[in-house]
Amino acid sequence: AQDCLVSNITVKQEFDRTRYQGTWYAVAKKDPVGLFLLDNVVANFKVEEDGTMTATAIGRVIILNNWEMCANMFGTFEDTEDPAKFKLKYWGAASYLQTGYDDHWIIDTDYDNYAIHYSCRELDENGTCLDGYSFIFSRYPDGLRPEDQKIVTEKKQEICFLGKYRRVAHTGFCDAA
Ligand code: AZE
Repeated sequence: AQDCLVSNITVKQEFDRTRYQGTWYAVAKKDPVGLFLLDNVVANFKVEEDGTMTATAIGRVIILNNWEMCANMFGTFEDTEDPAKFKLKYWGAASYLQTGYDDHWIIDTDYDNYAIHYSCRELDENGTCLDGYSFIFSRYPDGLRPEDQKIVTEKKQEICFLGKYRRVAHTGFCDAA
C-alpha cells in the first residue's frame, strides 16, 4: 500500500502452510523497538498433525549485561480468517528470553526461494505502523537469487519498510546449538 496504511497491506493469496514448511534463513531484517534477534537467524516451520503451524527459531541475542548467546525460540501460529495472517505466540527455551504475541503476516513467498514476513506491533493513530519488524527469508543461507531481489524490493516498499532493513549475517555462531 503506497499510503502505508497497515490495513491496506496485501498478503500472499491462498497461503499454503504445507509448502512453507522447513528451513528458512533470514537474510535481512527490519528491527522493532527493543531487544531483538541480531543475526544468524534461522527459522524452521512445521505443520502439526492437527494442522497447526509451529516454528522454532534461533538467533544471536545480547541480553542483560552484554551477555551474548544463541536464543532458542518456539512459536505457535494461531489462524485468522486470512490464511496468510497469523498471531504468533512465542517464547524462549530459557525463561530469561523474550515471550510475545505478535501479528505474523506472510506478505509473499514462492515457497522454494524467498519469503517476506511482516509484523506490526503498534499502530499509529493515522493507521500506519508505529513499531514493527520484518524478516526477508531465503531457502539458502548465502542470500536471495538475483531474480527474487526485485520482487523483495517491491514488497519492502509496499510495506513501507524500504531502506529500514539490515543484512542478517550467518557466521556459524549458532550452528553448534
Ligand atoms: C520468527 C518466526 C519463527 C518463529 C519465531 C520468530 C520470532 C522470534 C523472536 C524472538 C526474539 C527473541 C529475543 C530474545 C532476547 C518471527 C523468527 C519465534 C521475535 C529478543
